Amino acid sequence: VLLTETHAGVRTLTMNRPDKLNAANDALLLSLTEAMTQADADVSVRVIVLTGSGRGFCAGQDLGDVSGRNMTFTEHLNHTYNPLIRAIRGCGKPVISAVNGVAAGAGASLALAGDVRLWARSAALIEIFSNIALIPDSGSTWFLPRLVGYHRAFELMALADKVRSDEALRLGLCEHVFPDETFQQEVQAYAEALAARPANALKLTKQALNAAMTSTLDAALDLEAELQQVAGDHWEHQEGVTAFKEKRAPDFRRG
Ligand code: LHQ
Repeated sequence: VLLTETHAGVRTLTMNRPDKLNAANDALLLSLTEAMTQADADVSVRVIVLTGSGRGFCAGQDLGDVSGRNMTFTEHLNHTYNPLIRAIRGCGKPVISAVNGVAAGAGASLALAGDVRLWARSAALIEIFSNIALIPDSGSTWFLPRLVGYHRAFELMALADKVRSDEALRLGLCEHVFPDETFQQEVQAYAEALAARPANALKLTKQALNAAMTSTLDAALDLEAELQQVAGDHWEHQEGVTAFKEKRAPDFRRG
């Protein structure tokens, strides 16, 4: 259900149920969470890419896999989706959502959960939950209004409109759109460029931004002052300053 590959410090996790547009079953969700935690702990990994095989990114919950289950909706979310979203947001390394195709339902939440969102031209996002009279979950109610505001989020959720890549770029649901034909190479090149950046500083940046999403300016200033000390005490900072003075590119991959 999940393919794992590592190249040049970039760990790519590929959801692999292409016949169902990578609709998520428990096995996929639990192994994704496990893989995310492992990648976070693995010193050889600097960037994590989450993508899908075939023409879909992730079509959300596998609707063939829910009937007859002996868990409530609440239990199911707390057992599978929520730990995954927490693992992505809590991961100390940048996570790239590489949205190669349609992202629907909880798949849309996964497309929004990454630190960087790269889309293929033919990708699309659908907050499709209301088609089956459910509410957006797996973090969609938190991510989407922060990106597009309450009202557009409500409309996208209520009407389950399909957001195509040009509009996604305009709305701020993704950072870059690449041609389908070269998508994988573009994602790998982007990820490798990110992998060359200072890992400790990026980890602290992610921590500070995550906290700031729900904090006051006063609290953000306090946390910045605290974490800047951690960054400043790290060898990466010395390397950056030395490289600047020596008029050379810093090497943040050593150490
Ligand atoms: C699928 C699915 C799918 C199974 C495509 N399941 N097979 C959390 C907790 C607990 C319960 C419930 O939910 C949640 C969170 C959620 O994620 S709720 C939202 C669940 N997802 C959906 O409702 C999306 C259902 N899929 C669709 O509406 C369409 O497939 C989309 C719009 C995503 C793509 O449409 P098309 O490009 O036209 O592809 P398709 O519909 O032909 O799908 C291709 C195949 O994939 C097809 O199988 P088949 O054997 O006919 O070729 C679909 O049945 C299968 N598939 N999504 N979620």
